[in-house]
Amino acid sequence: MSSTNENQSVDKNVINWYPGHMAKTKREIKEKLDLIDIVYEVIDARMPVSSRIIDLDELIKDKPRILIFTKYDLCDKNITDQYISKYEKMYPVIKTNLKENTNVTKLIINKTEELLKSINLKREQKGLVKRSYRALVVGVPNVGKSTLINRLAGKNVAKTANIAGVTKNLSWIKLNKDIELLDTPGILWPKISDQNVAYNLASLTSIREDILDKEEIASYIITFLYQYYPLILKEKYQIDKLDVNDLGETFAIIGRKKGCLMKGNIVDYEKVYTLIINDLKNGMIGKITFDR
Ligand SMILES: Nc1nc2c(ncn2[C@@H]2O[C@H](COP(=O)(O)OP(=O)(O)OP(=O)(O)O)[C@@H](O)[C@H]2O)c(=O)[nH]1
Ligand SMILES: [Mg+2]
Repeated sequence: MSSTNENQSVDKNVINWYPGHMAKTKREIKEKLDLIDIVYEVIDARMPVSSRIIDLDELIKDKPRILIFTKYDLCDKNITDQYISKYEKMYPVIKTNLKENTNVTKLIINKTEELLKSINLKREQKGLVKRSYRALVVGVPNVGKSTLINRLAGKNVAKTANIAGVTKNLSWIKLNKDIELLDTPGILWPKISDQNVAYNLASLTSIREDILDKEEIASYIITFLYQYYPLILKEKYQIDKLDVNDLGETFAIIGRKKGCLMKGNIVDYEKVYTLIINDLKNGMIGKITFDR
């Protein structure tokens, strides 16, 4: 194992992935809940289970909800669609690739208006003017909440990047005269008791990278690929067999093939781990879904 402090590895029940601002975000969401008409729960299509906030029901009570699956372009549709079919029995679901200009804006706005039209009907009956709807955008870090908001707004109003923890504060964004959005920082929960969930979140960059043990994450990714996507492993890294109990040789092969070497042609393992993590993060590994 590498030199990372063991308290910081994902398989310990230590809460390094739960920094102070997440507790604060939850508190602030609770405070603003009365203002919220609808919740857009943003989910990474590659982790249809692991990227759902475990205590969201408790947080948002019975507010109407739309599930928005981002990064659909990067997922294994065969697997993700099975989850989506289940979720569709409970909530409206919209799946999207936010990198492309699809009709997601229209779908979301139409669905929102359909779910909330009674609000303005009631106001009309009371002789009140129409008011705009207010939507809360929530999800774990790095799922694409701010990208979604930019897509809905039709311009870059929220900062985005492929690392966890970009959005730091709650902020209201006026979409049009009918809808206002509340962007929020990504939240997790204090204890991730299911190890696979923790590793999935870590592998797909929803847990801040600097607190993780890279060797552990790279090992998880390679072992996962070997189990579920052996063809991808072979095509991407020319690995078709590995010893799951000792990945040293596998990392060495990848390091030599990909040129992750130090002086004297010695494999630089840290570079190998980073390469694997970045390949996945940058969508270079292919279409995969981590939950089973
Ligand atoms: N390929 C692909 N990338 C996406 C999609 N949606 C978002 N991304 C990328 O995912 C990364 C994270 O997006 P953000 O919008 O910053 O995520 P966030 O949920 O606001 O993250 P935090 O504010 O850190 O919680 C960015 O690099 C986006 O370009 C998608 O549908 N497909
Ligand atoms: Mg954000």
